[in-house]
Amino acid sequence: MRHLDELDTHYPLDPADVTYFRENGHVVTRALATRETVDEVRPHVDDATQSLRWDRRSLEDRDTYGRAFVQAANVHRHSPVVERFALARRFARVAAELLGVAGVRLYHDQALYKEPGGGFTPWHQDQVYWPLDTDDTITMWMPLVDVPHDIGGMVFADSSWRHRNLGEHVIGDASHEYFEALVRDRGFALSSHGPFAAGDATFHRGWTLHSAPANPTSTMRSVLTVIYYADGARVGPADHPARQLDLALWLGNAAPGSLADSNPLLWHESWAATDR
Ligand SMILES: O=C(O)CCC(=O)C(=O)O
Repeated sequence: MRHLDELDTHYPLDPADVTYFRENGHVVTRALATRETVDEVRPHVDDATQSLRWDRRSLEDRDTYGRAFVQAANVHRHSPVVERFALARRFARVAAELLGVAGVRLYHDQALYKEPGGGFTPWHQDQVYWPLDTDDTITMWMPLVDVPHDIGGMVFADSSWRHRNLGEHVIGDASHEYFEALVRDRGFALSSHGPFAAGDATFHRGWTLHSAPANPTSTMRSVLTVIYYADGARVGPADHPARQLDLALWLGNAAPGSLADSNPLLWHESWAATDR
């Protein structure tokens, strides 16, 4: 596992990318992990995904959301190798520096494997699900395989995060229809950063409106995502069924208003001196 040592090293962000992220609410970081590291880790994430996936129906038997990807959460708990990778300081520091916050905590990680013939990912905003009293939330989306143009990455509505909650829509056919019309009517510019090499990553804010195309190829689009929130954030109201579920799943049913400090701190600026 010699390549994994790079996960303790610092990835210097280009200041232009930070500026771009702060305006648009998304950005790409190339070669955030090297191909060698990803090649070592991918079989372990594959195992974790197959063992922890929560929907085991065949592709044809699933709804639009289910056809978008095989989904497995907190794969870092599956093995020390996946834990080392998913909770890497290198990735968390990029998340903190993009947001401009002192530290970030793990909300949860998630493998999103879009199968050969898998469907599109409907338009949605992630933060609708999260009972967190902060807008400083961010997701890293890292392909573990090369993702060619035919599959592509997510499509982001530029600067949409500034509007915060654009409608209480959880991901599905209704969110897709609603947000597709909204994107058209409000004239949001759209950006995508593909194709990708394994180990490239995009980062997007919790309120950034996004979707992703289907997978028309015969290869699996294996992606690991890690969701972070600013250290010091408080638990928000669980005033939607999706947020009630998330409160139980990822925040231990903590009381709204209390510090959301039960999840691990993955990077803090006071650690910078010990980053290699
Ligand atoms: O991987 C996808 O198709 C969508 C991922 C996504 O929506 C997310 O990471 O927030």
